[in-house]
Amino acid sequence: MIWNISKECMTPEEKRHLQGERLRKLVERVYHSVPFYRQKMQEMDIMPRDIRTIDDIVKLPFTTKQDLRDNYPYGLFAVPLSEIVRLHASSGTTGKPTTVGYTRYDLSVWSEMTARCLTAYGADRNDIFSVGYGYGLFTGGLGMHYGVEHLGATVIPMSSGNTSKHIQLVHDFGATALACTPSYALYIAETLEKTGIPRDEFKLRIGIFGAEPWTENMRKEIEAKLGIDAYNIYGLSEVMGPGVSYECQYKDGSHIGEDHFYPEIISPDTLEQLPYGQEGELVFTTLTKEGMPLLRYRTKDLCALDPTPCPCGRTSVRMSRIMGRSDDMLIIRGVNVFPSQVESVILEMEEFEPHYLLIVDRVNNLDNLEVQVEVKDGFYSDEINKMIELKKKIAGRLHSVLGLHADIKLVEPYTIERSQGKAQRVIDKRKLN
Ligand code: DLL
Repeated sequence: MIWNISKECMTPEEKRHLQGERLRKLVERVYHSVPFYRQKMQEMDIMPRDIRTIDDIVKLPFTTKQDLRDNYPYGLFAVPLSEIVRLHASSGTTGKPTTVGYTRYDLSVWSEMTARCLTAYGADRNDIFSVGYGYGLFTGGLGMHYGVEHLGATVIPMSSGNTSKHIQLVHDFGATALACTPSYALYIAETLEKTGIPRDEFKLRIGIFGAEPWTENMRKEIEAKLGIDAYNIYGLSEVMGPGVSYECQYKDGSHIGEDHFYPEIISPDTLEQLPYGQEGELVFTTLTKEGMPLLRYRTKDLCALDPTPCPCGRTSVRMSRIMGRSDDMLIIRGVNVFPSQVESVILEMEEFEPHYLLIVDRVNNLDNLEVQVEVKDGFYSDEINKMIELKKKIAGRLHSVLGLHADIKLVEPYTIERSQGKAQRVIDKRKLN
């Protein structure tokens, strides 16, 4: 069992002490080994000795994705390349990729963190995990892989793609756990139904889903379709990869591995730290990382933190679900829209499949939102009136949630492209023009 009681159940005082100590050492380290941070701190007139407790973190500079790009590929590394044993990279949608480098110690922390997650989901060494996250530069596949091995359970390194083969092996090998993106889980469920193999021939019981935003309604849908208990896992390559936070059996927010990652919520506008409970941008400082430590990395992910004790016994701060990224938020006719809001509405209605696409365009100088959604087999009809009624029904619900009119395009099942990794749910044509 990788239930690290000494780190997951610290008292607030113990935690503050440990975090303060680790922050002091971290700042000392980056000041002397990363010219980028030394320069930033000098510009702000801060010396390592100014950082004494964890509260002093607010004195430190932020780091952004742009800083990573500007220092591509190795500029933010704090150790010589001879100490780096693994590189990952994110392609990003624009500009240069960003690199992350791990020392052997960093990899051991990562394995422990993912193993901690799996333990929180109720898994142990008797489980067999099918990992359907992509293996490669993406951190999902290898990150989960080593966590499973660290736990002592069995890993099937499936990667993404080849869904029929995946299902066959999950069946034949008696896999008990599936790790992939929630959108790929849906695709797997759909493909599994088509195989006609009775569900009770599968031994799956746990799902480990993350790498993209998903809603509570999506959780219910996946759990019902696959007959499993679905858990959230969160992470980002810049900070580590999967395993930065994870749900426990209470599924009421994700526990952050605070002995390694110090979380803050800031206002993306003023950059001020916000109190617990308030929603804002999540920021992480990697307290123990050797290869590429980051001070106050701005994730762009929007959520809130809850410090109250959890009945599971872990005392770590929990983060709410990510409702979106500040750069994924659509502004349509002045109204803020997150794809997750649309997802929630669609999944509450029995008439629709959980597959949708948002297309935003500018028509006659006005923003226009089209929502394409698949109608379930039994509800698709040739009778125009029925379809018009259905359109009105969903348009009305969306209007009350978004405060905005959306054009609805009802499409037949299986018309919207399925995802095997992170789903692309938005096409913003305004950006293409
Ligand atoms: O997605 C790492 C990961 C792999 C996490 C597998 C979980 C499972 P990146 O490709 O760097 O790393 O993307 C990180 O994905 O900033 C969030 O916007 C989003 N994200 C990750 N997990 C979740 C989640 C991996 N559980 C970015 N819920 C992050 C919502 C998530 N968004």
